[in-house]
Amino acid sequence: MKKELLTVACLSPLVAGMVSGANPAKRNKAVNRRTLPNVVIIYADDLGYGDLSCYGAERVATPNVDRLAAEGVRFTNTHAVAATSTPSRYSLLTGHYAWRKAGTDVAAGNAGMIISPAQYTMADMFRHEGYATAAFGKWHLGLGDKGGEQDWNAPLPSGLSDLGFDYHYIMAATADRVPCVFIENDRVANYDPTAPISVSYEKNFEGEPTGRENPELLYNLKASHGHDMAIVNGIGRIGFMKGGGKALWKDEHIADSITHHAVDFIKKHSDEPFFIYFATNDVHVPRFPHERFRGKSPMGLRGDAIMQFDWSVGQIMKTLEEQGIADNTLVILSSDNGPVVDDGYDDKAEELLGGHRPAGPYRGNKYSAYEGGTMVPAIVRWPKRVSGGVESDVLMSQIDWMASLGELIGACLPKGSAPDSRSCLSNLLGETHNDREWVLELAANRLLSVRTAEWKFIEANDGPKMIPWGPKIETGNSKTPMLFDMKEKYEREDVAAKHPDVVFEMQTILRRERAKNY
Ligand code: NG6
Ligand code: CA
Repeated sequence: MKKELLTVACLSPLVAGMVSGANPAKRNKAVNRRTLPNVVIIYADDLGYGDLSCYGAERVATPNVDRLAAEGVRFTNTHAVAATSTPSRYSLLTGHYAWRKAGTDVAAGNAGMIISPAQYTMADMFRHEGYATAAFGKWHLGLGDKGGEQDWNAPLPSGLSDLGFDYHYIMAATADRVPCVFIENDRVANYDPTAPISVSYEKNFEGEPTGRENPELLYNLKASHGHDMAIVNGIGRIGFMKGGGKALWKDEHIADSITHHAVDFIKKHSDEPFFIYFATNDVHVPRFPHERFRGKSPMGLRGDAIMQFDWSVGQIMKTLEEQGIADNTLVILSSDNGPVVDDGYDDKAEELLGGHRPAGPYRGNKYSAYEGGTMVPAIVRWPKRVSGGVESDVLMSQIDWMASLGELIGACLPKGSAPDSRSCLSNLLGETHNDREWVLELAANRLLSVRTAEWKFIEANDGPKMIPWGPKIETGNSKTPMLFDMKEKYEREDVAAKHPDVVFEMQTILRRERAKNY
């Protein structure tokens, strides 16, 4: 796919003494192979700030993640761009705020590509610097050129290979959305010609049972709200689907499957720089971890899914070590949005919390404009350059990771690409502590909030106080703008009336950002 390279903005590499020459275009690829770090982004789904033992969780053990934190930098004030998946991922991979673009809300499994092939993505950036690039796991950013019209029985006419990924093994959307099959390099993996695949988000296919009409077939998990359309593996989903046969995933094998594919990729590419976007299905619903994790936490399936996530992290790290490349691999671990307890399946997550606080000390969860919506764990490990055991409360947003990683590898970005991303590389490496002037947070209802080191501002909105469709989560909606002093982590007292000057300042930030037209 053609990407127009207009004027090129070259970011100077900050890998001091590690890259040859100032001009990345002329850099000797052979030198790169030995010196540039591999970059692995481990992106959990719906994992909350309080869900890891290194962030204070006591009812679940995450030794592999804890080790990453002990050997790297553990951030305590990092925000996903949005409180749901699609806009967060869109922003992370493009450096462009999702709220600037229509059609970036939680995507259906048959959505067309949300990132346009003409956009310059994080994967393009790595590929152009000589990296092998790959994506694994949850995609949720649309596939194919037209929404709703994909032919899942043939190669998709456009997909991740048009967005800079050399290889991909992904789920089209979420585990609770059809199609319930993996896509490997634009084709359904393990395609079963005896069971052609049809997908619709509008109507069911004749003769196919649904969760609503045939609840007796939900032998693995029952829904608590929604999730009553297609039934796959004894679990109700969003959307209708027919066929799939042997290609249909078994939820209990998803973590194994994507982890093994990532491990294979690392082994095949250990002698050249690679970029991996490893986006786990854990701990999104339906939570249905492998039997070997069942009952390992006292919190039921949600806790067990956290332990399965930790296992995946351990497998990636073990492979890097076995290949002798762990020291020069920059691993970033984070989550796409805050946590949710009951997100539509009767998995007893609520009943078994036992005092566990998925969002840690923060108010609100996934979907919410309160901090719990976007406040996420973030850990960076890169032994060759980053000192271990560092804790940083620098204010950071994932929107800046594209420019930061670009600076790291001395990438040239086409003019106009990643327009909202600003490099904060030295913060990311734990070397400096320069709070971002402000961070924008996007809630599920498209409400924007502004966070500074000191304040949190939530714009006015007349929507309901609670998420209306099932999860017991406060939205942060208020008919008047709200301001909170972030010395107190939990947004308890609205002090907007006491600080009209600060409110005005925050509104000005939003007005100016919204006026930008790119
Ligand atoms: C909601 C789903 C929820 C989850 C969410 C997206 C229902 C009732 N709820 O619509 O289960 O899939 O969308 O989550 O269908 S996200 O993390 O991918 O944004
Ligand atoms: Ca998510």
